Amino acid sequence: MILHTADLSPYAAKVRMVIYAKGITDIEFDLDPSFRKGKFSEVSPLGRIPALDVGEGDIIPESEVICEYLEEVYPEPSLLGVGVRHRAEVRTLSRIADIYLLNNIFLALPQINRKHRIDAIRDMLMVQVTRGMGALEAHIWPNTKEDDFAAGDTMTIADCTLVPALWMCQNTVPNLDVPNPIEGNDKVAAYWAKIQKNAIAARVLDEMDRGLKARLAGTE
Ligand SMILES: N[C@@H](CCC(=O)N[C@@H](CS)C(=O)NCC(=O)O)C(=O)O
Repeated sequence: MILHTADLSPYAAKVRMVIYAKGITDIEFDLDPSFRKGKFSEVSPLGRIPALDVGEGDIIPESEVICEYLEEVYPEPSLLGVGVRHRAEVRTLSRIADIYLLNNIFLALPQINRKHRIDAIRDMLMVQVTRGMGALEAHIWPNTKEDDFAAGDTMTIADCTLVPALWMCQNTVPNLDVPNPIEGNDKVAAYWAKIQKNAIAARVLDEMDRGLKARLAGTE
């Protein structure tokens, strides 16, 4: 299998974190930057990364779908949670990160350019990010131990979505001249401080830092 990916993409980072957490070693990474040139739709009709080639150009798009596919193909260790209620909570956390944080941040990114910024668009999207962060603060589990994760004491798909999403909150949102939305959300802030020390999370965060450096240097 081949994963079409890029260091900086938070959606691709989520899939890589699942791969690392599961210890999967037989997926090759393709870092071809053609998705940024609008040519990736020749590989995947959605034209977006991540995309998983499961053989001879048979493509699975969408990070959430790829993660569920990997969960079924490589069931151990499970990243879904234990029992139906816990699994629902894990999926809720993952969807908050994906839909209410990442999607709105992505739509706001063109507003980073102050010269072309439309404040009303930036503000509308940031209201949604703030609402999403408030919901995350309510749903994320309390963090009282060193080894706590977003939904208990083992890593789940919630962590794999949240880690890249919170990196985006910290590293891109302030460029819109609004505060980092993590600030003031104490449970999320405590989680974020702790999870960055986890080796699997740190690996993905290093890749995202490397991707940002390359983007800023124009060497991608
Ligand atoms: N909902 C998709 C979002 C994927 C996405 O937007 N990827 C970005 C990179 S982070 C992309 O490929 N953008 C290229 C484009 O929009 O043409 C997922 O979860 O995989």
